[in-house]
Amino acid sequence: MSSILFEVRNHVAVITLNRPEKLNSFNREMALQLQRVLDECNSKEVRSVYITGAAKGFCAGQDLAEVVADDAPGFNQILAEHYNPIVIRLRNLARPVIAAVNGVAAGAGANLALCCDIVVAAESASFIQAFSKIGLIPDTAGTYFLPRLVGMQKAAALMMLGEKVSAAEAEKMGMIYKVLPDADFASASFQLAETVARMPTKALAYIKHLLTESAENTLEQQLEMEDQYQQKAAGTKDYGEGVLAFIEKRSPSFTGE
Ligand code: LHQ
Repeated sequence: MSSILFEVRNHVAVITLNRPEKLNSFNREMALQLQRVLDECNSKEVRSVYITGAAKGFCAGQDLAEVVADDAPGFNQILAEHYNPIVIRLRNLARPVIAAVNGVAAGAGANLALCCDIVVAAESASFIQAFSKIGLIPDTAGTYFLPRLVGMQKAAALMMLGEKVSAAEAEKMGMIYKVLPDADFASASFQLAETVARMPTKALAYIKHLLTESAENTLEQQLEMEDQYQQKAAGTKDYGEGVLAFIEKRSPSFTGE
């Protein structure tokens, strides 16, 4: 059985982390496969990406059995070849990426979710910056995204204490977008991915890029970028359709062009 399941459904690329007996923790094979399928998400057919975990967990981070094995990859190799290329692919992908956190997300698994554009979690899901509990530091861009999401105080405490945070607490502190009921989590979270897949894909990609850049830009630089990207958005077919549909008092039919 493949450690990553991949299919495109209704223009949504569905990626399932699939090592359920190890809470979908990452080994080298799974990390490299995830990179391969993220590359496939650049296709025109794909208009949103949906990442979830098989069975009860989302992802328990690094498979710790792999790091203590005789032929264990070195730490530098794990970051440089496994996690960092995944983060870069997720951030550079010109598509909205939805993380549907169906269960526990720990270590690199938690930070993988936080790299995504919209994070929803089942009410029974939880987030753990588990690294400090084994004497490590948070990687997979956790030290970049978490303080930007929840502020320095919360980030420091969560990372130093390694405490479990419920989905409800994560929503309250702004770590994630929304908690959804357990009962129909898979269908409700997938509907969200379908909704964004029907939106003007290029405008959404520009929004993602602008938000990424805003982390480092001055106000003046950001205003300049908004000017530039608003012109790009106005040049898309979807903008034409959006305005026409409004004038004609009908629902727009966006194509992603
Ligand atoms: C696991 C794992 C796991 C293997 C559950 N590995 N089997 C980067 C640089 C280089 C090296 C190191 O790592 C990194 C990045 C990182 O991600 S470091 C952080 C690594 N992750 C963790 O420290 C989390 C470890 N897991 C846990 O603390 C718990 O499993 C959590 C809190 C996630 C879930 O607890 P439970 O719901 O009670 O489940 P469980 O512990 O019973 O796990 C179920 C099974 O999954 C169990 O196997 P078993 O054969 O006993 O049923 C676990 O051994 C296995 N599993 N996480 N990371």
